[in-house]
Amino acid sequence: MADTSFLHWPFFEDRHRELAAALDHWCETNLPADHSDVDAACKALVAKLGQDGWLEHAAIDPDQPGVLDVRSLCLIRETLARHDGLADFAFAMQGLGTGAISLFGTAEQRAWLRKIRAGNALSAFALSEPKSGSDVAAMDMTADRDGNHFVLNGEKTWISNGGIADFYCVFARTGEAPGAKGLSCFLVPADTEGLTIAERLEVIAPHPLARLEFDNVRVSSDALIGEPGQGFKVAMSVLDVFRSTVGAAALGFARRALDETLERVRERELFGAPMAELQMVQGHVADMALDVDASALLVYRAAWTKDTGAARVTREAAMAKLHATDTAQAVIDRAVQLHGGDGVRSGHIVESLYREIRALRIYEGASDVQKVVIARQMMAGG
Ligand code: COS
Repeated sequence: MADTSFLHWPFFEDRHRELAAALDHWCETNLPADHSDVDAACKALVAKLGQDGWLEHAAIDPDQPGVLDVRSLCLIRETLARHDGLADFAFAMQGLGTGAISLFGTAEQRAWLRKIRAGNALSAFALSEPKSGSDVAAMDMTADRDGNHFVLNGEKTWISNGGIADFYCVFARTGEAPGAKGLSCFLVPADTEGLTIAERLEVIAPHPLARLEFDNVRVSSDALIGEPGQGFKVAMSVLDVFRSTVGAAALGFARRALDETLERVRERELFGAPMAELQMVQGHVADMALDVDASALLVYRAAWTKDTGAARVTREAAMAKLHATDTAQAVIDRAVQLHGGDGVRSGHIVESLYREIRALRIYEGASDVQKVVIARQMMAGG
């Protein structure tokens, strides 16, 4: 049983404690999913998460537009990740893929959120390109105005849910000004003419991922999410919300690694006694527990700060993501070490955590970028 004492921290309200307990129970019954066909697994997970009401936390209610509750998003990601990385992925993409609509969408665009929350549609966030990942402002993809339309040309890559999404929130250069001030965001349905899946991408922890090509993709100006030229700020505002949740997923993976390790060292004998009695093992366990608690404090500090009305949580979210993902990697590595051969055996939970965690230190802003973000915020006095 995972440690739940953190739920009594002052960051949470009773509704959060109830949510965490109910979801943990749901996970015990429904997870892990069968991962043999990741496309089918993700679609089934989204349908089930929608049917059972969990996706209502991933996007705002279009009928009563409010704000996303970041503590709920983080608790859900942490809990799902502790049980099944693919379930966390399926949930997370419903949020990241619609974050721009939840924050900046028109009433017409928000209508999509009904399907997203019910688990009847899948979404994706299309920002990265072959030549611009960390440097968003260097993107090449263009969206040229043609009367009441825009025509999109270029490529997007590393797009999670690419190939199974029903629509993409796509960032492109509209040229109001150079660099970051000349980008805009568009809602592009997957079946729009000229949009193709150029390549499916295989990674160490498999999930739906693709490179997309846009060849004269024509969308109406109603597809603009936010103001023209404000696309960079739209992207960064979405990331300010979802970066904390990446930290939460990492925290879920780390907590699972710690739980598996505690079980192992209590049961496994070494040199005539349980491993848990060896001080060198105790040193590992102490470091793992410390990393887990420090990450939880940073993740829920960022979430609470946003939920209680801060206009920007750029520094808090970057710290949460950086610390939680980097230390989860270290926690899981220790778990592998203490599991010996089992730790690297295909199919063992600790082996899968070792693969699952790695990408979180890269996507939604690599660890190195988070350091740049934190340092800039500190130097700007924020
Ligand atoms: N919220 C709102 N506005 C923001 C913002 C945020 N979090 N971050 C920056 N901005 C604003 C800035 O205030 C600035 O506007 P003003 O000139 O009006 O003040 C503008 O956006 C440009 O910001 P900046 O000069 O910092 O942009 P840079 O091009 O230097 O980029 C980094 C900064 C590297 C931090 C950014 O490109 C980044 O986060 N990269 C990682 C991207 C990423 O996460 N990719 C993964 C894709 S999703 S899997």
